[in-house]
Amino acid sequence: MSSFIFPKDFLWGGALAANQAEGAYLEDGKGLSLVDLLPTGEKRRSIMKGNVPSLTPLEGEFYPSHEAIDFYHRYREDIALFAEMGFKALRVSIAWARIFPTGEDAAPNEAGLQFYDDLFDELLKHGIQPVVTLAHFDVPVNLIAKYGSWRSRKLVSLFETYAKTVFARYKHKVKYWMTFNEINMLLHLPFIGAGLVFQEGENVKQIQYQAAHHQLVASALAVKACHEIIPDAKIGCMLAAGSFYPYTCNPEDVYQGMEKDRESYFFIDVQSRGEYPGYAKRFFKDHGLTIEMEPDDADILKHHTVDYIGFSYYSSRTTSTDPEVIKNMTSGNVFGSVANPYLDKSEWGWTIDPKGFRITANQLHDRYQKPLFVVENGFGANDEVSPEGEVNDDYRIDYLKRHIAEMGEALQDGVEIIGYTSWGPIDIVSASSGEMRKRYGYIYVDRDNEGNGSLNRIKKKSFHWYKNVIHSDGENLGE
Ligand code: BGP
Repeated sequence: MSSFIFPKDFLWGGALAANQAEGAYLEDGKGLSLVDLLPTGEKRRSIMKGNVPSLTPLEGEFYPSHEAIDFYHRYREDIALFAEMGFKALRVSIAWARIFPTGEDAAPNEAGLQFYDDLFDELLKHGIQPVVTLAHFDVPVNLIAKYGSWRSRKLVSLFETYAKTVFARYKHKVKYWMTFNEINMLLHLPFIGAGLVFQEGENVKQIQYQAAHHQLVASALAVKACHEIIPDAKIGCMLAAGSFYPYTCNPEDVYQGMEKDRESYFFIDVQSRGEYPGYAKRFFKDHGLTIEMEPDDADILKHHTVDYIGFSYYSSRTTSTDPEVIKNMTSGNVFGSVANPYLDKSEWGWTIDPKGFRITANQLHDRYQKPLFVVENGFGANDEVSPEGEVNDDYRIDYLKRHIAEMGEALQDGVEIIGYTSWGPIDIVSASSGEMRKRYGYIYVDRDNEGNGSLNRIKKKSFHWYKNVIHSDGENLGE
């Protein structure tokens, strides 16, 4: 499959988030982060939506982020394995509460800063570029308790201080940055996306879009600071992408597909084009929403747009206005979708659509005319270790190779893509379900949903496959 050769400087690698990998949730002075309040099990979803029973962990619940896969202590061993696969880049996030444990401390926590210094040094030692997300589902819990998180304007300056601190500290080590992971998550799972907790009877939309405005301004201020402090760095936004298909050619379905795409594009339109689009203003008017803005906000947004568009792609989505059709829904990254009768699904109901990857990349290119960076893509599956200690994850190889082939097609369509960091190159905690058994890795981690296991690492079949892909500059994807 594929004889396309990717550019020599293409950034092949993998992507992680602090809260899903590091563990050590209170070590070396770290404060509590929002994900530390997300247990496994049925309560998780409702908490992610903003029904948060308590801002301290509860007795009797299991919180998978507290230990995760112990990347905090084992990153050297893990990075050596990434280097063996030939990684050119590793996307990680900084835990805000490691640097500012309460989010508003007078001085940063030196032990936290030192951890990331060591992590970045280790990557650079192996010739791996760190690609760093400032906020990957991450707000210090103190800021949620005290200010209501991103509903408050206060977060803008606190985030700016945090961003400036890490830019200054790592300016010689990190040249690729991203502001908010999957910023459109805020509309669907507002607690995980923005630390929003709702009380009975509140106007959820009003709070969400006000919080979105604060994140958008904070993102633009981070872009500004990054350009000033590290002039040779690139800083991007990050969208949970996956275009909507209308279920039929009925114009009502087509229009709804466009509207649903715009719900997500809204964020990137502001971050990349620098202003609120007309359709958003109309939406606010139609829904009686008033967004409080400060006099300089429009200027800040206009002048500090992102350098590249980072995005995750797991699947396309489908939408319909027909009440019968929408009875048949399926789940997916961030939000559900009408089941697409032409496509298969993963065990978790996520649609598998490699061609949709090419479509989405082309649409993002057409809309923004900026380099794209694929910072997440992958296949969550429940792997089994054979009695011989092997993991034969052919299904993952199949998913990835079909997606990489379509990415090659997109490049040949003229879409500029600077890199591909597949999600979870080593098994980590699932963001949506909190499970360990939803695995994405090339490297298996011996740990189960309840936190049992040796944490030992095992190379899967896909490890050797991905190594070959990188080694051949994407030419050799296998049969
Ligand atoms: C995205 C997130 C990641 C990640 C991934 C896979 O939404 O940015 O943090 O986890 O999806 O999702 P999951 O872990 O739920 O399978």
